[in-house]
Amino acid sequence: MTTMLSRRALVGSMAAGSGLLLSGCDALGNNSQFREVLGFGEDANYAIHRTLVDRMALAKEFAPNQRSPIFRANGTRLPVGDVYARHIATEFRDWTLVIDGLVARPQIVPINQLRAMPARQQITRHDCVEGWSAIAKWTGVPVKLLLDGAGLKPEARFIVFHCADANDGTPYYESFDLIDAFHPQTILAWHLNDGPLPVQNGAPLRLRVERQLGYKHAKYVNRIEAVASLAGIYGGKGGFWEDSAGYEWYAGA
Ligand SMILES: Nc1nc2c(c(=O)[nH]1)N[C@H]1C(S)=C(S)[C@@H](COP(=O)(O)O)O[C@H]1N2
Ligand SMILES: [Mo]
Repeated sequence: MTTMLSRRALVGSMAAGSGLLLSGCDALGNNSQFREVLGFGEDANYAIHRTLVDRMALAKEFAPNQRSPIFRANGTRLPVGDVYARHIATEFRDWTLVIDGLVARPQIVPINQLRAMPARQQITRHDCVEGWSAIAKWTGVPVKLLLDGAGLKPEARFIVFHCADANDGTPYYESFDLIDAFHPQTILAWHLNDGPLPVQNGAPLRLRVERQLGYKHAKYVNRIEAVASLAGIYGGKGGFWEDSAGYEWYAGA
């Protein structure tokens, strides 16, 4: 390791090294090499602890009557192609979520099985960089449960969400470090305002990652991949807009 470590790699290794338990920070902070890399010296425990606490904080949640009258759609409103058209025709009965990459137990999970898992509901505000916001209620399975079920390998640093739509032939995707992937409000949602997720909003499965901006909330998700590096994934910058327009990879609040 060198002091050239990027913030992205650093946060990735913090999450993995600590097992996301704050108590794990002590062990990490006591590692002299890690302390040297950070340049924090004796303050390392405190600095790492504070960063993790900040990153795990919840996004604001709202009351049901604060919801926006409509939740508009942006980006892809209808994925192109026969495969997705067939899924619409069969009401997404045969949709599956692949969980693979650096996991101990790769799996293909049918949508019905996801819907039967413990779900989280949250009323949050979505902020699009194009200048609009809307408040809505989302219901879905915490991504943490899926990753725990598949068992991340120790080399895993990032989680990539692959989508069923493409822009000019380039598939949409997004990625996160383990802190955001395991965040309690990071869910794969199938309900919007208590009804089935509409096609324009990412049916049948879309990500909510409430501490980040709109473009990070991948719609039409059909695969979750655990990787050690983002370098080999499409343009290598960690997401569709990151690759194509230089958007920030970390779009956190
Ligand atoms: N697969 C996919 N996910 C996507 C997009 C997209 O075009 N394709 N657009 C992003 C952008 S810029 C925003 S603001 C939100 C919009 O979500 P909505 O259509 O439910 O409003 O989805 C994000 N996720
Ligand atoms: Mo957006």
